[in-house]
Amino acid sequence: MVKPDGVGRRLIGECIGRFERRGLKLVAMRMRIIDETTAKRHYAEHAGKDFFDSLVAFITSGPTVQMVWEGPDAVAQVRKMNGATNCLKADVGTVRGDFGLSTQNNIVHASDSPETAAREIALYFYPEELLTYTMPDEQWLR
Ligand SMILES: Nc1nc2c(ncn2[C@@H]2O[C@H](COP(=O)(O)OP(=O)(O)OP(=O)(O)O)[C@@H](O)[C@H]2O)c(=O)[nH]1
Ligand SMILES: [Mg+2]
Repeated sequence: MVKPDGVGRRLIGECIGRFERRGLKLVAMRMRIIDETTAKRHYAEHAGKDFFDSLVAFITSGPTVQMVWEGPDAVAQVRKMNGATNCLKADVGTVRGDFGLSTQNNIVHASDSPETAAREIALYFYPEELLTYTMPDEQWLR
């Protein structure tokens, strides 16, 4: 997901371009302003932490872009490309390491396991919105 700061800083295309060029396959995409209930469900694992209210306020503060990317080890690939949570600790060459300075306002979100991905996909997409199709270059990306 591109978070409100990523959208506000005009980095949607930059993020999508990086995942696309890496060889991942985009199978679903939509844009929405996340409501408070959905935000609290999304970040339920952080409920009770001192930054929870601030995080919910941030993620609901403007448009976001939800995407589902497929590919070998897609979860690990995307998290590596996003970089460490704190942008100051994120390697240069990652989205957060190249474009961010903050821990909270870190441009992108990515699921941290296939199980989390399934839960988060269900929060934002109807099953029929996930497309099944073949890319012509898939033989080179296995
Ligand atoms: N203000 C504040 N926000 C934080 C802090 N730690 C994490 N966050 C925010 O909460 C989000 C979720 O935290 P984590 O799940 O631990 O980090 P992550 O998995 O790298 O990031 P996500 O892909 O967004 O889940 C982060 O991406 C930040 O936006 C913190 O210490 N302070
Ligand atoms: Mg996380």
